[in-house]
Amino acid sequence: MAHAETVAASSETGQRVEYELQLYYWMKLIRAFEERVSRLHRQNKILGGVYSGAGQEAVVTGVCAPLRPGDFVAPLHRDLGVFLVRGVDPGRLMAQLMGKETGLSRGKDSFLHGGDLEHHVFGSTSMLGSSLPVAAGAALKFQIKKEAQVAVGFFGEGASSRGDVHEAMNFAGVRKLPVVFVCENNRYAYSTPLDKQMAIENVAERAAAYGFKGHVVSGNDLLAVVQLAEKVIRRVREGGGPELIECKTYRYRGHSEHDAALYRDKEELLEWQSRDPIPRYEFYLEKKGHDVKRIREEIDERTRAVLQQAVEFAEQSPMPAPEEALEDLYAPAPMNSARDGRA
Ligand SMILES: Cc1ncc(C[n+]2csc(CCOP(=O)(O)OP(=O)(O)O)c2C)c(N)n1
Repeated sequence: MAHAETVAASSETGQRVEYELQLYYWMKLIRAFEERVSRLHRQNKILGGVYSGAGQEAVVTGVCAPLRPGDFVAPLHRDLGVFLVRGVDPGRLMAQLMGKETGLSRGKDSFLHGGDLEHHVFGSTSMLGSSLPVAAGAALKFQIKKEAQVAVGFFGEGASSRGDVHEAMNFAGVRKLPVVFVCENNRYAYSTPLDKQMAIENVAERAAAYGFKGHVVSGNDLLAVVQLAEKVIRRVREGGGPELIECKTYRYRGHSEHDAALYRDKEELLEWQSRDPIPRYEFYLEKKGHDVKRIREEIDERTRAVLQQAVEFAEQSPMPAPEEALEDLYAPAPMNSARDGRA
C-alpha cells in the first residue's frame, strides 16, 4: 500500500504500519461477511443456524492476528472471523455455510461444526465449553513434543459456568500448558443476562484459582486487545504457562438469527453501538496520520469484491452427491495398527 509507506516514513517500520492496516481490513471484512450472511439467511440460502458475531470483531481479530500458522485455535459458534483471520478462503467458508460440496466439511455440516485443520482451526461441537479441553489437549501435545506453538480456546461467559471449562483450565494450570483462554463476555448467554450467570464481576478472576494470570480488556478496543494478546501469546509460547483474557463486548444481533433479542432494551444496544470497534480504530488510524476516508473507501471496495466472489463461488458450487455421505467420517486407520495387534 503506497499510503502505508508514506506514514511509515515518519517513525514506525513499514511492516508495523502494514500490520495495523491489515487489522483494520480484517475487522471490516468480518463485519461485511457477517452482514452478508444474515441477509443470505433471510433469503433462505444458509444451511443451519447463523450466530452473528457483529460487534465482536475486535476480539477475534486482536487475538488471532499475533498467532503463527501452526498455532491451534478452537473458536466458539460466534467466531466466523477466526476462519477469515486464519486465512481460510472466504469462498470455501461461504460454501460451508450453504452446505455445498466445496465447503470445509464438503457439505456434511453447517457452519457450527465445520473446522479447518489445514489452518489449525478446530470445528466445535454443540456442547458449550467442550472445545476448551480440546484446546488444552492440543497444548499438551505441543508441550510433550517440545513444539513452540500455542493453543487458543475461545468461550462465552455462559460457557464459563460449565464444568468442562473449569476442568480444562485446572488441567492447563497444573501442567503449565501453552494455552490462552479467551472469554468473549458479551453479557448474554442466549437470553440469560450476566447477573443471572455469575456472582462475580469478571470471568478473569477465576484464573487465580487455577494458578495463572487473568486479564480484563475492552473487547471493543482492537488496539487494547491486540497489544495484550501479543504480550500474552509471547509469554505462553515461551513456556510461562496458560493465561486467560476476558474481553468485555456485546453482540448486536440476537443469539441467532431466529432470536429477536426482546430481552434487552434498545438503549443498551445503542450504548454499545456507540462504542463500536470499527470507528474507534479508525480514530486511532486517523490520529496516526492516515487518510482514513481514502483507506475506508479502498477497503470497502476490496471487501465488496471478496464477498461477491465468495457468494458466487458458493452459489455455483454443487450440493454434495448422496453417495459421498459416508466418506470422510473416520480418520484412516494407522498403518501399523494391524501389525502390533491393536486393530
Ligand atoms: C451445554 C450446553 N448448554 C446449553 C446449550 C444451548 N446454548 C447454545 S449457545 C448458548 C448461549 C451461549 O452463551 P455464551 O457461552 O455466553 O456464548 P455467546 O452465545 O453469548 O457468544 C446456549 C445456552 C448448549 N449448546 N450446550
